[in-house]
Amino acid sequence: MKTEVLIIGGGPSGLLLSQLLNKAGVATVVLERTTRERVLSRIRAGVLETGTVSLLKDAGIATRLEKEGLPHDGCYLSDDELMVHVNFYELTGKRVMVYGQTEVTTDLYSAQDDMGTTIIHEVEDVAIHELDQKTSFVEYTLEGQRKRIDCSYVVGCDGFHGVSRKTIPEDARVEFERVYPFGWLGVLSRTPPANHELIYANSSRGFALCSMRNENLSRYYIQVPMSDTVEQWSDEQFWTELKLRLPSETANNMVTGASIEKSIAPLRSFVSEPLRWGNLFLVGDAAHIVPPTGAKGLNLAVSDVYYLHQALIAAIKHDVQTDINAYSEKALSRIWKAMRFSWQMTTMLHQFDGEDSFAGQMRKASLSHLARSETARRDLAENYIGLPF
Ligand code: RFL
Ligand code: PHB
Repeated sequence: MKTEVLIIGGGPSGLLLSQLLNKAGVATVVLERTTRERVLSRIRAGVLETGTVSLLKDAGIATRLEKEGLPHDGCYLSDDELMVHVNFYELTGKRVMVYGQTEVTTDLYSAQDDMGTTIIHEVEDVAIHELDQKTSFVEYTLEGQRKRIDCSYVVGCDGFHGVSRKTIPEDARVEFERVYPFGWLGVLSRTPPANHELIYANSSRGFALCSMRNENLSRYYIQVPMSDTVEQWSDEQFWTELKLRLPSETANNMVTGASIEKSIAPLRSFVSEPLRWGNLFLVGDAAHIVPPTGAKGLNLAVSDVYYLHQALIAAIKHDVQTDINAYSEKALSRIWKAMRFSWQMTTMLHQFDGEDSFAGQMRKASLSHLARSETARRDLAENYIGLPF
């Protein structure tokens, strides 16, 4: 088999890139390790930046998003009883959209079906070859048989644990990493959200987040030690701990119910440079991870796709190499800024094991500064709604 662009990974990055390339008449094949059902069962991000929404519209997959997505003008940050409102719309003229990653991926799969693109599921042992030649090839195993696809470009959209990044020789890449000493315990429940906008809460008991998917589906998180397991947290224990971390008015009015999903995610900041090695390009979690505190993971993957789809179209359709040569540098410049914002939000809102008493005072001072300074709120808003592509 032969194609122009071979995409490894059928998550949001891989599918969106495939969608945009096929729309422009560039042929792709997507190789995905698991089933479609499994990809769609992962509950992850919930907030889309303005630029992400625009690109999804350009890709022709925003009909349901425009109908069912919840536009949010702002969010709250709390510190025990203090509630600080950051009004994105007043401060920047822009809003974010609350619409789950699962829904984005569902819409992408259905658009890909309509276009009749090739997505091969349950592939094993993907191996990438001859990245320094004019034509590269990718091998994989499907139902016990080894297969081969020749291509001009390979794009690694296979997430943090994928094979693409590791194909780049160790001495040709530099990794930057910070692993945080805690995780997020997340619960999804069929209950009305605790608040009309998201609440990011700092408290003497640690971080909590109140988010949502729709008017009767809520998503909550609390900071927990990475040594905790999901089994250790009954629903009742979760609700009790969550309420203790929220301002009392919110906690008292909150509707709780049975959890329909419960999981613990680790928090890490990670960047691997460069994003290009010969004919291979890295996109999304394959190249970088942010802690979810700034809601940047999925949005960063989308901005990588934005830069790369234009660059690949220029190279393939018009034989112009300038943009693919600039991809790594251009994408990394935006990635590092989102890294900084996610790290700053994480530091401002989480308790670190063994920290000194000074650290807690710094968090309190940051939040009280936000409460009184419009400049500080504008800076947060500008980053939260998303830096321009
Ligand atoms: P994904 O979504 O990880 O998709 C990668 C796809 O590649 C497949 N794959 C392979 N396919 C073929 N061969 C291989 N060798 C392969 N190895 C892997 C995988 O099966 C998968 O389908 O990466 P992508 O597309 O770059 O998208 C990035 C986003 O998913 C990610 O940034 C966010 O979900 C991050 N993230 C969150 N971001 C937020 O903004 N808010 C959140 O609340 C939030 N929660 C999360 C998260 C990421 C998590 N991870 C990675 C474990 C919670 C979790 C648990
Ligand atoms: C979510 O709704 O899952 C969510 C929202 C905002 C974040 C992280 C996760 O910063």
